[in-house]
Amino acid sequence: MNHWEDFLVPYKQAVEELKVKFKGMRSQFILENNHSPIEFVTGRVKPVASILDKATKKEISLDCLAEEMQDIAGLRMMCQFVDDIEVVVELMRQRSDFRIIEERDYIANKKPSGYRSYHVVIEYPVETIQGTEKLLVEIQIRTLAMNFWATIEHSMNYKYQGGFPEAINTRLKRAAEAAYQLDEEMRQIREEVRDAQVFFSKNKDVIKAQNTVHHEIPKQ
Ligand code: 0O2
Ligand code: 0O2
Repeated sequence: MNHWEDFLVPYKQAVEELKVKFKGMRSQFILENNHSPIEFVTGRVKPVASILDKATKKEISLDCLAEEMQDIAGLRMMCQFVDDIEVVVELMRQRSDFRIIEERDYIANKKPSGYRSYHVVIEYPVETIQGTEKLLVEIQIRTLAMNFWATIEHSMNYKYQGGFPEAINTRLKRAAEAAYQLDEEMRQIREEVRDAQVFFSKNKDVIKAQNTVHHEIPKQ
C-alpha cells in the first residue's frame, strides 16, 4: 500500500459509516410515517489530485492535512425544504457519536457566487486496528434546488477554472436567484408535498405493482 492509500483508509471508513447513519435517520422517519427531513445522502473521499490542489491554494503543508483540511471526507444531505435543514442540523447537534466543531451558514449569508448551503464540520472517531482516530468530516446540508445549482456551477467551474465570462456569471447569479425562488414556492405548498412523500414511501410497492404490465405467455 502506498502512503496516500494508508492515509485515506480511515476517511473512507468514516464516509461509509456516516452514510449508513444518516440514511438510517431517513429510514426511521419513513418507518414512523413521518416526513423525512433528509431526501438523500451522498458521500465521497476527496480525490488525491483535489487534495493536492487545495493544499497548494490554501498553503496547507501536507503534514498538517488532517488538522487543516476539513473536507477530505465529505457528506451531503439533500432536503426537500429549507426548513428541513435546521431539523437535520438539530438532530446532528444531539448526537453522541460525533462532536460538531464548526457550523457555516451560507444560507443566511450566501457566497458571492450565489452558493447556498449549510456546512457542519464534525470530529468523528473511527475505530481502526491501531486504535481510535478522530477525523474531521465536512457535511453539507442543502435543498434539492440548492444542490441543482451547486452541481451545475461546480462542473462549469472545472471548465472555466474559476474565471467565468461575465455573461455566464450574470446568468449563474440569476439561476441562483431562481433556485431561491423555487425553494420559497415549495415552502408555500410544503404540507401538500410532505403528505405526498409519506404516502409515496408507504405505498411504493403497491403503486409499482399497479403500473407493471403483465404479459401473458403465448400458448404454443
Ligand atoms: P437508492 O434507493 O438506490 O436510490 P451509495 O454507495 O450508492 O450508497 P454513493 O456512493 O454516495 O452512495 O452514491 P451516489 O451515486 O453519490 O448516490 C447516493 C444516493 O443518492 C443513491 O441512492 C442515489 O440514488 C441517490 N441520488 C443521487 N442523486 C439523486 C437525486 O437527484 N434524487 C434522489 N432522490 N436521489 C439521488 P442509494 O443510496 O443507492 O439508494
Ligand atoms: P469539492 O470536493 O470539489 O466540492 P474554500 O476556501 O471555499 O475552498 P473552505 O473555506 O474550506 O473552502 O470551506 P467552505 O467554503 O465552507 O466549503 C468549501 C466547499 O463548499 C467546496 O468544496 C464546495 O463543495 C462547496 N462550495 C463552496 N463555495 C461554492 C461555490 O461557489 N460553488 C459551488 N458549486 N460549491 C461551493 P471544494 O473544495 O470545491 O471541494
